[in-house]
Amino acid sequence: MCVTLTTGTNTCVIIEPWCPTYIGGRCYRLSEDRATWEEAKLNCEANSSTLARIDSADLLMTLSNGLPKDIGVYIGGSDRVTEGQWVWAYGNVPINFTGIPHFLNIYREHQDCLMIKFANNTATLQDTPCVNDKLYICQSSLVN
Ligand SMILES: [Ca+2]
Repeated sequence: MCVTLTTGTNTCVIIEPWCPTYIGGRCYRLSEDRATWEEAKLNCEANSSTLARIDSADLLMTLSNGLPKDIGVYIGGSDRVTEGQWVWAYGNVPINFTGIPHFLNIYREHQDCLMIKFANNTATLQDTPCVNDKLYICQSSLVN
């Protein structure tokens, strides 16, 4: 069921149940279900949204306040096509990790999807296997 929320002059087209966080002209939603990265992407798209692009430290920090601690949450980045070349899930845009806390570990070949992990009061972007069932964050654009 589609519903619409309005804050000021911005309108967010959302799908119930949606607990929107309005940041930088977008709405973000933490999933209630767990899914593989590919399933998560499809689930977001089935709800008029996309797997989230978290491309600044500020956005990472703000969103992390609403995340469960110590577990990874999928977002829309991967290096599935070419190992070590991280791109956002839409438009094949290279990910610029500069200034964004991140940790891409040594098991590179087996960890091709991006997650947020919030632990020890710090949020980082980390690589993780794509096949594990995890919570995920969808985003949708605000419509004026
Ligand atoms: Ca990798």
